[in-house]
Formats: sequence, C-alpha cells, structure tokens
Amino acid sequence: MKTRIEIVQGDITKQNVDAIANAANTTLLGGGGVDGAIHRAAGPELLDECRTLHGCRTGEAKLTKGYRLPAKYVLHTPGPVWHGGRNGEAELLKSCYVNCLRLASEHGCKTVAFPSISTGVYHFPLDKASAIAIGAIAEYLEAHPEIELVRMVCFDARTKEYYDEALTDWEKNA
Ligand code: AR6
Repeated sequence: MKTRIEIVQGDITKQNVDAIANAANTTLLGGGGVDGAIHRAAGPELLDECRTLHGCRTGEAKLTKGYRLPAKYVLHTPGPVWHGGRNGEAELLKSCYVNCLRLASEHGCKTVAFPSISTGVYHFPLDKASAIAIGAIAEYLEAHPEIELVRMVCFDARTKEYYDEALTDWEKNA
C-alpha cells in the first residue's frame, strides 16, 4: 500500500497526473486558496464549465476537464467547514476523498492528486484531517487496484509533516 500513496510538498496545479482534486465551495464558481490557484492555472474555460454544473453539495464531487492544467480532469469537492467536530465534519471530509476517487475510477484515471481539503480557510484541524484523508484513500486503494497512485500535495512543510505522520500511523496499524 505504501507505494501507492505519495506525500509531497508542492503546487497541485503543476502535477502531471490524470486528475487533481479541488477544495472548492458549494457554488463551484471559484474562490481563494487552492481553488483560486486551480482556476488561474486552468484558464477561464474551467469557470465556464463549472457554471453548467449548478453547484455541488458538501462531501460530494463533480468532474470537469482540466483545460490548461497538465491534469486531464479536475474533481471539484466542497469540504466541510469546521464547526467544532460534532456536525458530521469527519464523515463529510471522508466522503470528499471517496467521492473524488470514485469519479476518478469511473473516468479511467490511474493517478490522482489531492490538496489538503478543508484545512485552509475551512479550519479543519490538521491532525484529524490528515488521519481521515489517509484512512479514506488507503481503504479505497485496497479495494480499487485500477488507481495506481494517489499523491497528497501539501502546500507547506507543516502540512506535509501531518500527512507523513498519518501515513506512518496508518501503516503501523494496517
Ligand atoms: N497547491 C496545493 N495546495 C494548496 C495550493 C496549491 N496551489 N494553494 C493552497 N493550498 P484552502 P479549504 C493549500 O483554504 O480549507 C476557497 O476559497 C492550503 O495551504 O484552499 O478547503 C474555496 O473556494 C491548505 O493547506 O481550502 C472555498 O471557499 C489547503 O490547500 C474554501 O477556500 C486547503 O486550503 C475552501 O477552504
């Protein structure tokens, strides 16, 4: 399993993979953070396609083309806003990862990159978010050999440390 989850520090818009996930909002009409970076790098055609999707519920995912990105597809998923942890945040965050991976499988993607969903302006605590993300991805990969690689792309060193630790913990308990 270790060889199919990779954790790197970097910019998700530069990833040469079949699909990248976008930590979007429910309008799917763009925003700041990683969402803004993806729209800037993909070009205005991405927003044109997003307008046709009429939004997306938290925890669900919708696919578009990648336009000027190296990635063929973008998997747009609104993560949960952290409201203290008793409002279904963990389940919703897990659904984001699983629903993106399902869409990737359905579209024949072999390689997928994720940003750290909900841990920016949505304030999901990194220790919890990283454990949920790694658990969801690892479980999915066990059942889905068609996905060859999932790369977690962490924007900063601190975020990467949390995901590295979550992966080490998951491997210990596996
Ligand atoms: N590549 C990889 N990760 C990035 C990049 C990048 N180019 N840019 C930022 N990050 P956030 P959220 C990291 O706030 O918490 C938007 O306005 C960032 O450092 O982008 O899910 C949407 O429209 C952090 O670790 O997403 C929504 O309204 C992580 O990506 C809202 O923000 C997620 O931070 C979603 O909030």
